[in-house]
Amino acid sequence: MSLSGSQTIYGNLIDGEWSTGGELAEDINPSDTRDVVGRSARASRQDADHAIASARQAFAGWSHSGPQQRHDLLKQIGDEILARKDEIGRLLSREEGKTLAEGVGETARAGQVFLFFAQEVLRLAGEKLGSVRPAIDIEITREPVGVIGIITPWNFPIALPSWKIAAALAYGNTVVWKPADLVPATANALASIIKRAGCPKGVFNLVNGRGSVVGEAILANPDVAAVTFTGSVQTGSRVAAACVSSFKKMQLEMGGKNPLIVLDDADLEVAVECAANGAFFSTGQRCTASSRLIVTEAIHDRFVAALVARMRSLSVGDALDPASHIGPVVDDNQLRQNLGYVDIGRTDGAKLAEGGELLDAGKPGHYMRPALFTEADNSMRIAREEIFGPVACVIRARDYEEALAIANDTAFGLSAGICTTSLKHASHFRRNAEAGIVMVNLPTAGIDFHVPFGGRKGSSYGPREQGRYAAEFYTTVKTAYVMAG
Ligand code: UN1
Repeated sequence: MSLSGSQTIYGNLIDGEWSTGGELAEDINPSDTRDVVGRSARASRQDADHAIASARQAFAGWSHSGPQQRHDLLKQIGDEILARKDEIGRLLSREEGKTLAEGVGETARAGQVFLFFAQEVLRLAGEKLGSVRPAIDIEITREPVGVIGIITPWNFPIALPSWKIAAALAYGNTVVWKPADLVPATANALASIIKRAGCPKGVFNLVNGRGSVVGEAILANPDVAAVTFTGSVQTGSRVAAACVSSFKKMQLEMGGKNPLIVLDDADLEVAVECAANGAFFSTGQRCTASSRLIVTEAIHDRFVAALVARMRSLSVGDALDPASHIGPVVDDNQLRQNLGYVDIGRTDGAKLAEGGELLDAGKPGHYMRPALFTEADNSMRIAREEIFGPVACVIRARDYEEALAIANDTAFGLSAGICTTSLKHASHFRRNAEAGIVMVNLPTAGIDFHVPFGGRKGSSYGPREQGRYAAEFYTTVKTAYVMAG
């Protein structure tokens, strides 16, 4: 590990040019806070408006580019990401704190997303219908929307931006991307690849900086036609209000409080693996994380004992150490928030069965032991609010019906899982879980890149992301009537 990366400045890519002016923010490795990964140049409001103007100007050309050009660009980006997945994955893990396996895996997923949308470019089709009036043909086609503002979180620094950027470019839109402040090195790596692949100037812009400056500029600028956002519910509702007042199209992916039901007839080993993976891997920093483990009576004690044993076998440590199963928390704010929820859980009467304390990993980093509460009630704050850390609670249920009612009793609706060997209960759950994603005998987190992703209730707003369904957000429909002859 180099302790001298602090010389690197991650700039902004605006109108095809890199610039490194402005206030510099330190990019710190959460596994070892002595390690400064680099510095990012925070853009000003003027920089953001310049990027939007450039994207607006580039739209005319890009929206009329042919499928071959778009395919070739996306294919080249995907190929380079995949070829460099180990190197980029390592950088991602160093700056974000997910384990090396998770960082490399996420990078590979980003490459696959670009290759998927490279193919989708070639498949965009319309419809031709007859009119109810004679001698008129109707053609229904999808056209690009315009400049897309892309605002992304720190927890998936490359896969998540990729599934927005690749889709935007595939369908002929131009992009202004504001990544999270905590992950500028990964953003820089992705933007460099996009530029090197020959993306025309202005078609893709990277603007680092604060939400209150760059985010606000994107929301306020009338030349931004649509905004896709992933982040907190609180920021999401600000984004929504701004988009409504200026009639921007929007797509919001926000929090989760995802239930994993474990029924008496579950395979115990499968259930424990689903719970450990869903609740604690990626340090619990996934909107798809399982944070409510809803367990029926006869398996409850065996499940808790086996899960606690599994938690004790997990090694929490430096993200770059191949022996680590779980990396650090992303930063000190998030760590304090997680520990705050551990206190809240205790105060509200849940029993802390395992973990939940700071961990000394022998170096200055944001380490905590994953926490498991038992005897929790679904009305407690730890069962209602998204924590976004390695903190889960077990809630007892009498039977499947009560478990389902508890699972659906939440303001969120992203992912919902069940562990059971009963076809009847699995099928009933698939139909009745109030969530965008249902997992049967699988962790609530960990999704494929080629199928729709999104939720219900407070988790999501607007059309789905990913797969063919992405066209709904990134295109607008035109109905053309043509008089024949
Ligand atoms: C996953 O579970 O594989 O921010 C992806 C998040 C989600 C992505 C989850 N938007 O955690």
